[in-house]
Amino acid sequence: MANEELYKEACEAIVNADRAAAEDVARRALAAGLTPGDIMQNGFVKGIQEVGELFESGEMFLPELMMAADAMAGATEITNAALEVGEQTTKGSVVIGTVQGDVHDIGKAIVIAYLKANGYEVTDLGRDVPAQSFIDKAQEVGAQVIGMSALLTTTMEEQKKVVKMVKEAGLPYKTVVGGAPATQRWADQIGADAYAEDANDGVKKIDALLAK
Ligand code: B12
Repeated sequence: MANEELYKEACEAIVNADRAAAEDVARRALAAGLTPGDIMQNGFVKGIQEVGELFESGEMFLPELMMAADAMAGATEITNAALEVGEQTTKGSVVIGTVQGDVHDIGKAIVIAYLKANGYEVTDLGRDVPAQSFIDKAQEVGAQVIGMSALLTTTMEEQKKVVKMVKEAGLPYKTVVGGAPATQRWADQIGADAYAEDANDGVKKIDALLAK
């Protein structure tokens, strides 16, 4: 089957909120030789973006949105499991979480899988994480980087809070922000060390920060 058809099927499985179909197309895409990143970016992510637009325009409601998210989670589990295990020596330690008040964690799961596949040790704080917990955990595990995901315009303020706490206490952690409402401009405004637009970019930005 042509790649384009698999992308289309993957997108449709999410829009139709069909977890079984999403898992099935994820497996078939990998078996056909597509990389996990390829089918995720060109298929599933397109689907969940379309779902977001349908929700925003009032053509889709919360229960369907939740089912689409569940289908996305199923696909993500399969593609993440197929990512190759990273280098044996660790490149660094990253503490990551979705900020307080926010339960969106699909993107974060992808970022974690990419970081691990690229040789990072990752501590996942989960979602709805209070600002202080990012700092406490980074101190506990001796992390170099704190990564924060926020998907709501209201919760992105929490990213600002964590960056401020790190700076005011003079802590050595590099801070990286991501999630749909975050931008490079936002990162500059709050004084974060980096903004990443997707998981791949996240790895590149963290590589660059630690190379400095
Ligand atoms: C799925 C989804 C949900 C699911 C989440 C399930 C889950 N377990 O995550 C559910 C149904 C629970 C949900 C709930 C809500 N949602 Co919602 N949701 C979405 C949706 C459709 C997709 C998000 C997603 O998974 N995207 C796919 C992933 C792969 O992309 P991503 O998260 O952006 O992550 C990538 C990059 O951003 C980056 N990245 C992300 N984080 C980080 C962090 C670091 C460190 C790095 C390096 C990179 C990085 O890398 C990732 C991988 O490439 C978005 C629409 C959208 N446009 O985003 C709305 C959206 C975010 N939701 C929205 C809303 C309003 C809500 C609710 C308030 C709805 C309600 N009335 O209750 C609640 C809020 C709950 C809460 N308190 O958090 C709005 C937000 C509007 C706003 N401006 O604030 C959106 C934009 C929809 C819309 N267009 O209206 N939602």
